[in-house]
Amino acid sequence: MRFDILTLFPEMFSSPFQESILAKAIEKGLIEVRTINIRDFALDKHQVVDDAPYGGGQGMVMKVEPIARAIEQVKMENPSAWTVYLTPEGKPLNQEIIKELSSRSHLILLCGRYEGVDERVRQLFVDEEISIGDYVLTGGELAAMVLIDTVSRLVPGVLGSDKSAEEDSFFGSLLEYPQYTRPASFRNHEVPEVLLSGNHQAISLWRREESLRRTWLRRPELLNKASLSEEDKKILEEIIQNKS
Ligand code: 4HQ
Repeated sequence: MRFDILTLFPEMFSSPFQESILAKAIEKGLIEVRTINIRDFALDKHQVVDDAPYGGGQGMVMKVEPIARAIEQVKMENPSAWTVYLTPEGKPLNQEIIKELSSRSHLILLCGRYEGVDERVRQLFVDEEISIGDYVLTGGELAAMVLIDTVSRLVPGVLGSDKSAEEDSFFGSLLEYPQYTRPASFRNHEVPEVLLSGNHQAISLWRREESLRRTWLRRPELLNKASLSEEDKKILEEIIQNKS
């Protein structure tokens, strides 16, 4: 899978993909991440990429021509590349959207700065607008990194086993159960006994119950779209009655 990042600050992307899982995925050729400096596509001699907004007001707006030329260059190599603009006005990113994006072979990620891009960029060149949350970043770069990270881990072979990604396919529906590792006792706080029992059926049941409990306590709205078995529903009723 290929990512082309259009940005005014390509250096921001030098470290995040040089560590751990994503670095290995790049090494293996499973994903390819390129940055394109929008400024290189400005036509004037001072390489101006922004201008004051028509109608007045504060801040600057990113000009349409350099962005248009940058996107057109990528599209020349691959007309089917899919262009995403990161913006708080976009669809809220969630695991379902991430899954859909991971089925594409080539994403162009447009990172805005200042007050954002000229509206005609969105009309003419953007296929999809995505928000990583209801807060304001200084630019779309961190949002693009979140998108690349979350999409890449769904690309076959990127996660060690394939299993880790499948296990949190629960995600979007239920929160994860608590995890423990050695030591079994730390400052009088013990690991739950069932996890040391070797009884795999009991462990699975305990984990399912803890997932349901956490979801009910912290993110009850997730239970609406979760697919719950009859046993899940019984466990949940008990949790709700005991309110813990
Ligand atoms: N910005 N999700 C403003 C975001 C953002 C978000 C990116 C700041 C676009 C113009 N992007 N620029 N939240 O806050 O994606």
